[in-house]
Amino acid sequence: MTAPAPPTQLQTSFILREYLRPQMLPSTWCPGCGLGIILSSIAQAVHFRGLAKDQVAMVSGIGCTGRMSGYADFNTLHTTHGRAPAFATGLKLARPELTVITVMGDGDAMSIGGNHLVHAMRRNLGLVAVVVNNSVYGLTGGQLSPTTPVGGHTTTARAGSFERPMNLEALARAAGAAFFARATVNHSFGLTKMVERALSGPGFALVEVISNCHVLYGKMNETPEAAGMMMAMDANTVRSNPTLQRRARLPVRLTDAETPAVPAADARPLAGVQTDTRLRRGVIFERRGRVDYSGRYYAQSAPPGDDEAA
Ligand SMILES: Cc1ncc(C[n+]2csc(CCOP(=O)(O)OP(=O)(O)O)c2C)c(N)n1
Ligand code: SF4
Ligand SMILES: [Mg+2]
Repeated sequence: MTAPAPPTQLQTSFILREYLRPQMLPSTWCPGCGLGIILSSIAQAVHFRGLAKDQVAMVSGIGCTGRMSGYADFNTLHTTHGRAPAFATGLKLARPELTVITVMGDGDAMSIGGNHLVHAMRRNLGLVAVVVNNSVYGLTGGQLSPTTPVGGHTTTARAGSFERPMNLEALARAAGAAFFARATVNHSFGLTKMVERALSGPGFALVEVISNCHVLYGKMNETPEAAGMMMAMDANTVRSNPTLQRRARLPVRLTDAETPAVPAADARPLAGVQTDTRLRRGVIFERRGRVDYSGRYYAQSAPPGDDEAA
């Protein structure tokens, strides 16, 4: 009997373990945590962009998310809490030929590191940032984060948060980032595509990923199992639509209507569910005009009022 033909297709396909450090596994992440999906999507995006592992540097801060740089087999830096964008900026200036990807948690990026993130976006250097928004401080035990939804219960907001969560999309627009996309761990193919898009252009590209921390956040908000929390997230996901895709190619004008206050009566505690904009999937905006020596871009002008029409 002749031997079956070698699986040539498989050899050219994506194999996750080639992007991992076996000596660092198993990971410390809880079973079912969305972080595994995110690591896999980043690796796939690098693979399908045709980048060699040595051409890529992953820079992380501190947190469950921050641990990703220990497991990924790129050039890696596990830095200090909130400072990943600053380390990444230095690395990019010293080694501009590298593709530099920062990974941060919501607390890492928007609490202690908010200042660094804003200025990295303002400089608009060619960095890719993946911000894992699980609505909570995971590593330190489930405290309130800047993205905890109104009504969400945490170990430091037992009765439910009453603060309006930060809107990373609005922050990215205001600071001057070139690209912003939002994805969820429920749609890993879409997430991979968004990271690929982020890797493909000049300027600062930010991908916010809505992820599940069922062990801490879910447990306090009626979804203690990974699958249950992901299903609840999915039920509240607004699928990307042609209008959104059209808008993505245009510069976007900010309006107050985009960041409405959330009336307490409408508050729902699951990650990202209280406003449509927080969970819309896909590219939210992309401003890939000419980039000058200082990293500033010149976007093409949009027809007046286009934003309101959409
Ligand atoms: C300077 C400093 N302050 C505080 C901490 C404690 N700390 C470690 S991780 C973390 C928050 C992690 O939350 P997030 O960034 O959302 O990441 P996650 O664990 O949810 O992925 C905090 C406050 C620290 N390590 N260093
Ligand atoms: S504590 Fe939450 S974010 Fe951290 S590994 Fe566990 S499920 Fe994931
Ligand atoms: Mg977090």
